[in-house]
Amino acid sequence: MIEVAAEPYPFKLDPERTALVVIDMQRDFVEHGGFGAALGNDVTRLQAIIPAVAEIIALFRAKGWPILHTRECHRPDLSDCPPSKRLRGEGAGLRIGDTGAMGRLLVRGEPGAAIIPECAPLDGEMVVDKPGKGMFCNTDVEAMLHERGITHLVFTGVTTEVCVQTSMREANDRGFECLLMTDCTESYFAAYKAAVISMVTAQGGIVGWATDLAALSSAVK
Ligand code: C5J
Repeated sequence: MIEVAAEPYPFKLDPERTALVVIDMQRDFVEHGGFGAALGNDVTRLQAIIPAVAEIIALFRAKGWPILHTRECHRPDLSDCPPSKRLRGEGAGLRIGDTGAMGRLLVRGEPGAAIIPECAPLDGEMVVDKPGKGMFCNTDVEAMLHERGITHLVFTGVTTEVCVQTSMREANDRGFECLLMTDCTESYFAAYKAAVISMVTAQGGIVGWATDLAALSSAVK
Protein backbone atom coordinates (compact mmCIF):
# COMPACT_ATOMS: atom_id res chain seq x y z
CA MET A 1 0.00 0.00 0.00
CA ILE A 2 1.12 3.56 -0.75
CA GLU A 3 0.17 6.17 1.82
CA VAL A 4 -0.92 9.53 0.39
CA ALA A 5 -1.21 12.63 2.60
CA ALA A 6 -4.89 13.54 2.41
CA GLU A 7 -7.89 14.91 4.28
CA PRO A 8 -9.27 13.82 6.66
CA TYR A 9 -6.37 11.38 7.16
CA PRO A 10 -3.87 9.55 4.90
CA PHE A 11 -5.35 7.61 1.97
CA LYS A 12 -3.97 4.09 1.46
CA LEU A 13 -3.68 3.47 -2.26
CA ASP A 14 -3.32 -0.07 -3.57
CA PRO A 15 -1.16 0.28 -6.70
CA GLU A 16 -2.44 -2.99 -8.13
CA ARG A 17 -6.07 -1.97 -7.78
CA THR A 18 -6.26 1.77 -8.38
CA ALA A 19 -7.76 3.56 -11.39
CA LEU A 20 -7.85 7.20 -12.35
CA VAL A 21 -11.33 8.50 -13.19
CA VAL A 22 -11.45 11.51 -15.52
CA ILE A 23 -14.97 12.85 -15.56
CA ASP A 24 -16.37 14.66 -18.61
CA MET A 25 -13.36 16.70 -19.77
CA GLN A 26 -15.41 17.44 -22.88
CA ARG A 27 -15.52 20.40 -25.20
CA ASP A 28 -19.20 20.87 -24.24
CA PHE A 29 -18.24 21.77 -20.67
CA VAL A 30 -14.83 23.35 -21.11
CA GLU A 31 -15.06 25.39 -24.31
CA HIS A 32 -17.04 28.42 -25.39
CA GLY A 33 -20.11 27.49 -27.46
CA GLY A 34 -20.90 24.25 -25.59
CA PHE A 35 -23.53 23.06 -23.13
CA GLY A 36 -21.93 24.67 -20.07
CA ALA A 37 -21.68 28.02 -21.80
CA ALA A 38 -25.29 27.71 -23.06
CA LEU A 39 -26.36 27.55 -19.42
CA GLY A 40 -24.65 30.89 -18.82
CA ASN A 41 -21.49 29.57 -17.15
CA ASP A 42 -17.95 30.95 -17.30
CA VAL A 43 -16.03 28.11 -18.93
CA THR A 44 -12.63 29.71 -18.32
CA ARG A 45 -12.83 28.51 -14.70
CA LEU A 46 -12.75 24.92 -15.99
CA GLN A 47 -10.00 25.59 -18.51
CA ALA A 48 -7.65 26.45 -15.63
CA ILE A 49 -7.36 22.81 -14.50
CA ILE A 50 -6.52 21.36 -17.92
CA PRO A 51 -2.72 21.24 -17.27
CA ALA A 52 -3.23 19.50 -13.90
CA VAL A 53 -5.61 16.91 -15.37
CA ALA A 54 -3.19 16.28 -18.23
CA GLU A 55 -0.40 15.84 -15.66
CA ILE A 56 -2.26 13.27 -13.57
CA ILE A 57 -3.21 11.36 -16.73
CA ALA A 58 0.50 11.32 -17.68
CA LEU A 59 1.39 10.10 -14.17
CA PHE A 60 -1.03 7.17 -14.37
CA ARG A 61 0.17 6.31 -17.87
CA ALA A 62 3.78 6.35 -16.68
CA LYS A 63 2.84 3.97 -13.86
CA GLY A 64 0.84 1.73 -16.20
CA TRP A 65 -2.22 2.17 -13.97
CA PRO A 66 -5.70 2.09 -15.53
CA ILE A 67 -7.60 5.18 -16.59
CA LEU A 68 -11.36 5.55 -17.07
CA HIS A 69 -12.61 8.53 -19.08
CA THR A 70 -16.29 9.43 -19.05
CA ARG A 71 -18.34 11.56 -21.43
CA GLU A 72 -21.77 12.85 -20.53
CA CYS A 73 -23.74 12.46 -23.75
CA HIS A 74 -26.85 10.91 -25.26
CA ARG A 75 -27.88 8.84 -28.24
CA PRO A 76 -28.78 10.97 -31.27
CA ASP A 77 -32.47 10.07 -30.85
CA LEU A 78 -32.23 11.13 -27.18
CA SER A 79 -33.91 7.88 -26.15
CA ASP A 80 -31.56 7.77 -23.15
CA CYS A 81 -32.32 11.35 -22.10
CA PRO A 82 -35.39 11.55 -19.89
CA PRO A 83 -37.64 14.56 -20.59
CA SER A 84 -36.99 15.69 -17.02
CA LYS A 85 -33.32 16.14 -17.98
CA ARG A 86 -33.81 17.57 -21.47
CA LEU A 87 -36.41 20.13 -20.42
CA ARG A 88 -34.63 21.34 -17.31
CA GLY A 89 -33.46 24.96 -17.21
CA GLU A 90 -36.39 27.04 -18.41
CA GLY A 91 -35.04 30.16 -20.12
CA ALA A 92 -31.43 28.97 -19.91
CA GLY A 93 -30.94 29.00 -23.68
CA LEU A 94 -30.16 25.91 -25.73
CA ARG A 95 -31.11 22.47 -24.40
CA ILE A 96 -29.59 18.99 -24.76
CA GLY A 97 -29.95 17.89 -28.39
CA ASP A 98 -30.24 21.43 -29.76
CA THR A 99 -27.65 22.56 -32.27
CA GLY A 100 -24.93 24.87 -30.96
CA ALA A 101 -21.55 26.04 -32.15
CA MET A 102 -20.03 22.53 -31.73
CA GLY A 103 -22.94 20.49 -33.08
CA ARG A 104 -25.83 19.07 -31.08
CA LEU A 105 -25.32 19.63 -27.34
CA LEU A 106 -24.34 16.54 -25.33
CA VAL A 107 -25.04 14.16 -28.21
CA ARG A 108 -22.72 11.22 -28.91
CA GLY A 109 -20.37 11.69 -31.84
CA GLU A 110 -20.88 15.47 -32.06
CA PRO A 111 -17.75 17.68 -31.86
CA GLY A 112 -18.86 19.12 -28.51
CA ALA A 113 -19.16 15.69 -26.90
CA ALA A 114 -15.51 14.90 -27.60
CA ILE A 115 -12.91 14.92 -24.86
CA ILE A 116 -10.57 17.91 -25.20
CA PRO A 117 -7.29 17.03 -26.97
CA GLU A 118 -5.13 17.67 -23.88
CA CYS A 119 -6.97 14.87 -22.00
CA ALA A 120 -7.83 12.59 -24.92
CA PRO A 121 -7.88 8.85 -24.17
CA LEU A 122 -5.29 6.53 -25.62
CA ASP A 123 -6.12 3.14 -27.12
CA GLY A 124 -6.70 0.62 -24.35
CA GLU A 125 -8.02 3.15 -21.82
CA MET A 126 -11.60 2.81 -20.66
CA VAL A 127 -14.03 5.28 -22.24
CA VAL A 128 -17.66 5.35 -21.18
CA ASP A 129 -20.58 7.42 -22.47
CA LYS A 130 -22.88 8.11 -19.57
CA PRO A 131 -26.41 9.47 -19.88
CA GLY A 132 -26.60 10.57 -16.25
CA LYS A 133 -24.58 12.77 -13.98
CA GLY A 134 -23.27 9.72 -12.10
CA MET A 135 -20.99 7.29 -13.97
CA PHE A 136 -22.78 4.17 -12.71
CA CYS A 137 -26.25 5.16 -13.97
CA ASN A 138 -27.16 3.05 -17.04
CA THR A 139 -23.53 2.20 -17.85
CA ASP A 140 -21.22 -0.84 -17.61
CA VAL A 141 -18.79 0.98 -15.32
CA GLU A 142 -19.30 -1.22 -12.26
CA ALA A 143 -18.72 -4.40 -14.27
CA MET A 144 -15.67 -2.89 -16.02
CA LEU A 145 -14.05 -1.95 -12.70
CA HIS A 146 -14.81 -5.29 -11.05
CA GLU A 147 -13.50 -7.17 -14.11
CA ARG A 148 -10.15 -5.38 -13.67
CA GLY A 149 -10.05 -5.92 -9.90
CA ILE A 150 -10.17 -2.20 -9.20
CA THR A 151 -11.05 -1.20 -5.63
CA HIS A 152 -9.57 2.32 -5.36
CA LEU A 153 -10.62 5.31 -7.49
CA VAL A 154 -8.92 8.67 -7.90
CA PHE A 155 -11.41 11.30 -9.09
CA THR A 156 -10.70 14.25 -11.41
CA GLY A 157 -12.65 16.24 -13.99
CA VAL A 158 -15.69 18.46 -14.20
CA THR A 159 -17.85 19.66 -12.69
CA THR A 160 -16.98 19.08 -9.05
CA GLU A 161 -20.45 19.30 -7.56
CA VAL A 162 -22.37 17.70 -10.43
CA CYS A 163 -20.83 14.74 -12.26
CA VAL A 164 -17.69 14.33 -10.14
CA GLN A 165 -19.46 14.40 -6.80
CA THR A 166 -22.36 12.23 -8.02
CA SER A 167 -19.95 9.63 -9.41
CA MET A 168 -17.85 9.64 -6.25
CA ARG A 169 -20.90 9.16 -4.05
CA GLU A 170 -22.14 6.33 -6.26
CA ALA A 171 -18.71 4.71 -6.09
CA ASN A 172 -18.49 5.08 -2.32
CA ASP A 173 -21.87 3.38 -1.92
CA ARG A 174 -20.59 0.51 -4.07
CA GLY A 175 -17.61 -0.08 -1.79
CA PHE A 176 -14.84 1.70 -3.72
CA GLU A 177 -12.22 3.69 -1.77
CA CYS A 178 -12.41 7.17 -3.29
CA LEU A 179 -9.88 10.01 -3.43
CA LEU A 180 -10.83 13.44 -4.83
CA MET A 181 -8.01 15.44 -6.47
CA THR A 182 -8.73 19.02 -5.42
CA ASP A 183 -6.59 20.71 -8.07
CA CYS A 184 -7.69 18.37 -10.88
CA THR A 185 -11.39 19.15 -10.56
CA GLU A 186 -13.31 22.38 -11.02
CA SER A 187 -16.74 23.90 -10.88
CA TYR A 188 -18.31 26.92 -12.54
CA PHE A 189 -18.94 28.03 -8.91
CA ALA A 190 -15.96 28.33 -6.54
CA ALA A 191 -18.19 28.00 -3.47
CA TYR A 192 -19.70 24.73 -4.70
CA LYS A 193 -16.27 23.18 -5.25
CA ALA A 194 -15.19 24.17 -1.75
CA ALA A 195 -18.44 22.79 -0.34
CA VAL A 196 -17.93 19.42 -2.05
CA ILE A 197 -14.42 19.07 -0.65
CA SER A 198 -15.74 19.78 2.85
CA MET A 199 -18.78 17.53 2.45
CA VAL A 200 -17.01 14.43 1.18
CA THR A 201 -14.21 14.58 3.76
CA ALA A 202 -16.36 15.55 6.76
CA GLN A 203 -17.36 13.06 9.43
CA GLY A 204 -14.19 11.01 9.10
CA GLY A 205 -14.34 10.85 5.29
CA ILE A 206 -17.98 9.95 4.91
CA VAL A 207 -17.65 9.82 1.10
CA GLY A 208 -13.87 9.60 0.84
CA TRP A 209 -10.62 11.53 0.94
CA ALA A 210 -9.22 14.65 -0.76
CA THR A 211 -5.67 15.55 -1.73
CA ASP A 212 -3.73 17.44 -4.39
CA LEU A 213 -1.45 16.49 -7.23
CA ALA A 214 1.77 17.39 -5.38
CA ALA A 215 0.89 15.05 -2.49
CA LEU A 216 -0.12 12.20 -4.80
CA SER A 217 2.94 12.62 -7.04
CA SER A 218 5.40 12.59 -4.15
CA ALA A 219 3.72 9.55 -2.61
CA VAL A 220 3.79 7.41 -5.76
CA LYS A 221 7.22 8.40 -7.16
C1 C5J B 1 -23.02 19.02 -15.76
C2 C5J B 1 -21.12 17.59 -15.49
N1 C5J B 1 -22.54 19.99 -14.97
N2 C5J B 1 -20.28 16.85 -16.20
N3 C5J B 1 -22.29 17.92 -16.06
O1 C5J B 1 -24.14 19.14 -16.22
O2 C5J B 1 -20.84 17.98 -14.37
